[in-house]
Amino acid sequence: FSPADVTVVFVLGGPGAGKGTQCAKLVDQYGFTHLSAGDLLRAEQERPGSQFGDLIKDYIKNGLIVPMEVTIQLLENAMTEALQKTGSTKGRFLIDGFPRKMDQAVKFEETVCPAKMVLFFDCPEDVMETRLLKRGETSGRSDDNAESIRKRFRTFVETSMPVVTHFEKEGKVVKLDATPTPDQVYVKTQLAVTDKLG
Ligand code: UP5
Ligand code: MG
Repeated sequence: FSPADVTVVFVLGGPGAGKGTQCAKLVDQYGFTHLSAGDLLRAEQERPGSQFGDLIKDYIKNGLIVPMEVTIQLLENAMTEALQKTGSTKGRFLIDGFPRKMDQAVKFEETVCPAKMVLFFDCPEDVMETRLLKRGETSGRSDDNAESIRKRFRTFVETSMPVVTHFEKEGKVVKLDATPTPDQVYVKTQLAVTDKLG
């Protein structure tokens, strides 16, 4: 596909900030295709015959960023597949939980497509921790436990926040308070997206 034909929105925020929850609402209203990098990695980990299964498992449990080649390839494939399904060359994508390291940000924008805007869901760690521990009671996610959550927070602060700062300098970031209820957060999300993309 050609970058000129696709609209990409990066959706960033700490672990448990509510990225996936807000993306689901945006899909219903704006017809985006929602691609969560974490979901794609978890699916690849489960795929029989994947050469990256063990590696992904290890990185996710430790809250570390899987080498970018793997994630970018999964995203690019998913974008191509989604476009093929619609039979159109044009599409709008929410890329959720990516890029979360500077090398990924640079490489994706160079080789796949630059982002039109970045939604950044800002949430204090204590709120995110409560949400993730609660979800961990039923999610079955290997990283929804106190120890993995601590590691994810650390990676977010040290590795992923510099990406947000980078896009802020480019004027692409809309920062949203992620602490109110999902519906309240969505009101602001909606305004931001309509304002930037129409
Ligand atoms: N919830 C949501 N919004 C709420 C609200 N406003 N009020 C109250 N509760 C709210 O929400 C989390 C929980 O909170 C849910 O129970 C929800 O109901 C509730 P969710 O919408 O799932 O939040 P989200 O930000 O999507 O949290 P998630 O856990 O998915 O964030 P992570 O960024 O940690 O997870 P992700 O799947 O993106 O990545 C997992 C791992 O994959 C990473 O740690 C990393 O190891 C790896 N990864 C890479 O290596 N490279 C990548 O590029 C991406 C991921
Ligand atoms: Mg998520």
